[in-house]
Amino acid sequence: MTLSQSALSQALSRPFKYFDRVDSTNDVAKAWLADGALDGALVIANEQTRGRGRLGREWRTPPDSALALSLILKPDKSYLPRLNMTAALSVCEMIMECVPVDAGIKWPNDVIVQGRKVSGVLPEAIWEADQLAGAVLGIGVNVRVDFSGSALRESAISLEQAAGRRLDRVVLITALLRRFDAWYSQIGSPALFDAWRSRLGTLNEVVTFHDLEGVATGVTAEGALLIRDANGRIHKRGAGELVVGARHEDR
Ligand code: BT5
Repeated sequence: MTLSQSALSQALSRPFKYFDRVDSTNDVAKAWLADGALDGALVIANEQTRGRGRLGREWRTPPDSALALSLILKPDKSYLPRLNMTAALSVCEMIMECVPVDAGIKWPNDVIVQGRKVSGVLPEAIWEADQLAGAVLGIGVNVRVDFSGSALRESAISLEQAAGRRLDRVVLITALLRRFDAWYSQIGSPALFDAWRSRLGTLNEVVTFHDLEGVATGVTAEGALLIRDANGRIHKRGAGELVVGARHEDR
């Protein structure tokens, strides 16, 4: 089924806005939140002209080839650190159900298939003074994005490349939302943490996190990473830039 307003109207049972092209679904979702969107409302686009990654980076979403969506959520603020977890786990499960191939998570938010990034998550909290107005959870998944000839050709992958066949984006979105809703309804549960942790490929690897290099030894219930340095000291780190592997080539 082609991704369209009418196909989504049939498939989805939540408030949503579909766009053929937007700058960033996260930005549209933020505006809708300010305009009174309900918990669980969804923004979907067929193309993003200024899709955003973390830390001001770019996220590629060419037309007709990806899932680009943003969920508007109103969780308790204590659960904000778990939004990443919920999204990345739901994407993994959707891939294992629909493609089906194995999928894992590179801490904190990358979904990896065959060693390459197939999906990224961008959670953003919106505050009014010290009150949480809501959160926007952006999810991008490559379905048939062509990375040949691009700088991302070694590091990125599309689901159709892994599947070796055509996939239906409406089916993928429906499965992703079903998984997401099930996990979101138990966002504080140990079960969510355990399922997320079991998909995490980063544990026991040598990692570099800004100036810290060590072995990733574990994760906390909030999703922070524990890194053991060369002196055996354990450091706790929240979401940030993680490089898997040692910084120096001679180590
Ligand atoms: C992310 O950032 O992985 C978060 C991506 C979130 C995208 C969704 S799409 C819907 C919603 N609306 C938005 O505007 N954003 C969200 P980060 O970990 O910073 O990764 C960004 C880096 O991944 C870039 O610097 C590239 O190296 C690489 N990259 C860019 N586009 C990619 C793609 N389509 N597939 C794989 N890697 C990509």
